[in-house]
Amino acid sequence: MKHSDLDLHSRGQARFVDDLPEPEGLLHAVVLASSVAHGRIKGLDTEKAKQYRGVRAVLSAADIPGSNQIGTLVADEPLLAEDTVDYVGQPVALVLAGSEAAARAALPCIKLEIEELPAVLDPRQAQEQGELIIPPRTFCLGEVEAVWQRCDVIIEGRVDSGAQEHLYLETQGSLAVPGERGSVRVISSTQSPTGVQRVIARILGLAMHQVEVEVTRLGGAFGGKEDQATAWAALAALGAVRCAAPVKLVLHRHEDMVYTGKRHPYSSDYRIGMSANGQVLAYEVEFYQNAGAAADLSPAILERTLFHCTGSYFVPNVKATAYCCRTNIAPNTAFRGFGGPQGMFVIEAALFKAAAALGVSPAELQEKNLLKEGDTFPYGMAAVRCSAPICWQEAKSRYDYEKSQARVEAFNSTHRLHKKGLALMPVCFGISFTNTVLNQGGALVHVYTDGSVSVSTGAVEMGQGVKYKILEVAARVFSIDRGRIKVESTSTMRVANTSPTAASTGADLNGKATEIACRAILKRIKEAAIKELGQKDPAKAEIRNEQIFYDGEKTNLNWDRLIPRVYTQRVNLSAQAHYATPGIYFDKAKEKGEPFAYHAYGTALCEVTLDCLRGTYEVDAVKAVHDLGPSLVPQVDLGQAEGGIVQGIGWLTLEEVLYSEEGRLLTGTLSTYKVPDIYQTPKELEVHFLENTENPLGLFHSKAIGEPPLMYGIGVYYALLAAIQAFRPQADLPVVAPMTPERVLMTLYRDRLAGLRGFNPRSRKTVSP
Ligand code: LUZ
Ligand code: MOS
Repeated sequence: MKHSDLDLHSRGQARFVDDLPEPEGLLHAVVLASSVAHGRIKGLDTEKAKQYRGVRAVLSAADIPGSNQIGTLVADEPLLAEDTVDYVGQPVALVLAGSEAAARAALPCIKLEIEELPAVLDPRQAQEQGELIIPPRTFCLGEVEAVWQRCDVIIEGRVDSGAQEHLYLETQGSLAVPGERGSVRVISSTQSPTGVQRVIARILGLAMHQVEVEVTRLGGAFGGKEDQATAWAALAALGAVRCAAPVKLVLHRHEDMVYTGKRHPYSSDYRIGMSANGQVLAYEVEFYQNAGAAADLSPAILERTLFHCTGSYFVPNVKATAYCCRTNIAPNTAFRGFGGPQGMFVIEAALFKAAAALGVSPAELQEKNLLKEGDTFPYGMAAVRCSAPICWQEAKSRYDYEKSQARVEAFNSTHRLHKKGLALMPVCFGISFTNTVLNQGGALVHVYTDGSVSVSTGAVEMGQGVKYKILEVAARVFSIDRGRIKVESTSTMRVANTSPTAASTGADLNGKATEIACRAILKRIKEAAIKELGQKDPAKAEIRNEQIFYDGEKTNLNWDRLIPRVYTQRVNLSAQAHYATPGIYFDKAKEKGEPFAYHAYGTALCEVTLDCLRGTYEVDAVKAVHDLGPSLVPQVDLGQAEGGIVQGIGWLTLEEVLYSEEGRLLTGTLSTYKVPDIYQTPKELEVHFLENTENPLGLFHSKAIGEPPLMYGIGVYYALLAAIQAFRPQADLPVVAPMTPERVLMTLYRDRLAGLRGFNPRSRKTVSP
């Protein structure tokens, strides 16, 4: 791709936090974290560590000049533990030394005395004990209670989905440099520069204008740096201000995996009521979200689960309740999909089971209940420009669903120890932050006198390619060569009060702001141009590929010649702009509203082959038809779609987060935690962007792409379940994810294994909350 940073990445010249040149007098910070999941702090003695050679300071909660509070939605999370520790990995103290080695070596010299308290790891147990972070929330549509007796078939079940480690390539990190009068400048690997700025100001007792946060790029984030980059930036800033020296804090991989939260595991109960002909009449569901030890973004994630509890289907009677359960593991956090995938996973389970009960294929039920134009979501919004049916039909025909089904059936009837499974997976994902306030973006654009253009926005580049979309917007509005445009780092001094780059909205919100700013400058340029041309009507001036036209006629002006003259006319060549998504709102008292600008739709066909002797499997194909509107930068969108699909597959198949009964993470390394690699990537991975679609609220009619494709991975899970079902047609299969090869094997031979005396699948007792 042209104009990209690929050359920098491939040469190793792209700078991440840990690559920045080290300022004079740099101190390295290392965190002392709790090794106990729940306990009372009885003593913290840092004296000996302070004496350690090379150590400059050891800081604890008492050294925080402002308020020791980093909670975003709920004020329930200290930066450094005070009276209690609530999870393994919770920061308790910070060691600052001239070298990282010295800081690490001093860690064992800190005496931390903890009186252990009982730890709760299971969300259902937490709920029973009243450990809820916010009161339960319920979304209702129609009258569930009144409908059950009209149902011909009612199915109930339980569904469990696991956590997921973000595994961004660049671990959490920050570099803080103290400035004059107690101010501080912070480079942070964060999706939320303003969030970091706000918390640092609070922690240090500063005004926000004394804190600058800058981000050049992140080595991946996936939601893991939406809220959880903050602590490390705040600790670095605290160290910098206390020691009056620059401080760098970059987590090692293992630290990062232990200290930071993950995708929320959910345990859910559902009840689905069907008519004999396959119509879903009623759906009731309870979600137990394992939030971990502090709120973090859990309440918002819980909300998005409720918004997506009916997936891509119309269900006339719904009651969905969600519990945000406090447990003693690291606070779980945003992860691509933000609770949506967990909600959609459950309704797919309900349909899978209902299909078995009705003796039809899941696809038949999915199709029968698929959303269509005008259908109402449980939160009261209607589906408009609903492309769910088109994507579904297009996927079926483009990828020969009927033929594939026949082929899979033929294969399964002729193979005893290999089975294939097929599933269609429709996705419907609401685009906008569910918290309406966050749906705003900003941009600051300068045109310099040589005609080059600088664009700053609130968007953070994390490898998702938002900067190429922003660049594309500026290039299209000005109609100039892309090489003239530079998309700058993200700084709270250039664009203020930014929302995190999240919820798939980075390009929409900040791209729209960029468009507005560029149009404002363009208008002034045109007004200046007609003066140069001795003409009257700026509406007749036009720039096409850097050439100025008037009334359709080519003039002697081009961008290069015009811009210096605009300057000479003393015209402002800079603009700041703001965009707020129009028309959206949500009433939390009623749990109704129009929270989303629009929905993204699509359908994937997924196929797997299972080795029923070994429990191993291959993903043969994931082929999706996705409604993206007209793509702004197709390579970027394709990359997001493919990456999202593989990440979704990883969540539900290979990636298993396990804790010991004492709440210690057992999967904190890459030898114990398996992320998908090239072998788990579908052998056929195809994404077709639906043509001839429009999206008035999108950026140049395009649609957001970051999160929706992840949920195609759910289809791979149900394809696996279908393959297992082909091997054990009579079994009532548990719906538990991830479906690791180990779990596949256990599921295939469950009855036989249950009969084996003393059979223990693991040598060590583990908990997957
Ligand atoms: N962050 C957030 C998100 O604060 N609100 C959201 O609705 C959201 N959705 C997806 C990802 N991050
Ligand atoms: Mo996110 S899950 O940071 O969009």
